[in-house]
Amino acid sequence: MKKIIIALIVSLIVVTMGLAPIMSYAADETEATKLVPIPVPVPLKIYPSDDATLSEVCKLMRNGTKVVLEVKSLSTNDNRAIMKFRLHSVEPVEIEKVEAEKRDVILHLFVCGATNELEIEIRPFLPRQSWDEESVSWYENDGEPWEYGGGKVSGPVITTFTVSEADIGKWIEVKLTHKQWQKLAPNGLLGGAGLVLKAVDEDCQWEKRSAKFKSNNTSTGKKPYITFE
Ligand SMILES: [Ca+2]
Ligand SMILES: [Ca+2]
Repeated sequence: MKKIIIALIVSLIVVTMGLAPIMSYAADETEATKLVPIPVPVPLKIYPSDDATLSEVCKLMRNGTKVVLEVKSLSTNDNRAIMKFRLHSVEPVEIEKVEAEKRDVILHLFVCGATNELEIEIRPFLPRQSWDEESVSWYENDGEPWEYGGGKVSGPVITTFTVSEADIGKWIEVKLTHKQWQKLAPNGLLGGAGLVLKAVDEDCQWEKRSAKFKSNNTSTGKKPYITFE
């Protein structure tokens, strides 16, 4: 009996010693969490308030509520995609908003179609009129012809990127450095006019070159968005 009691005491000591480091570690962890809370950054992920495809061949067609955006190069049948981000309307991130103006922007696009390799350029889309996705077309906005006609873009090329068939079903990221995307201000990205994605070489004569992206109207969680780094 004595032996059994001694054995029990010994095993109790061994178990307690074994657990001791774990317990104190756990206590330290709790303590550390209490004393130095780890800040959780507010993700600044902004979806386009408006986006649409402008169709050269159907100049009056309003495509802004379709689930797909298309950039295409084909003779008289080019397509351009326009998007607008209302950065200043994002309320829950007041501090990050200010910070965002000093950071690079990453445009995230989900590729849902591609025919032949297409090089795409991003430019500011700065028509004098304001526009919204429900009433915009290649030729006009809300019944008013574009001042320049044809959704024409005159701003500088911000950056270019290439989409090919290998990108179908994947997210692609296009980085606009702080310097580049500031060219869109004050009436561009920040002011809400927007940007346009168009083929570098429009009017392709021999073969269709096209890239399709999910739009802000998709319900699949694959909407385009921008983030900041
Ligand atoms: Ca849209
Ligand atoms: Ca054309």
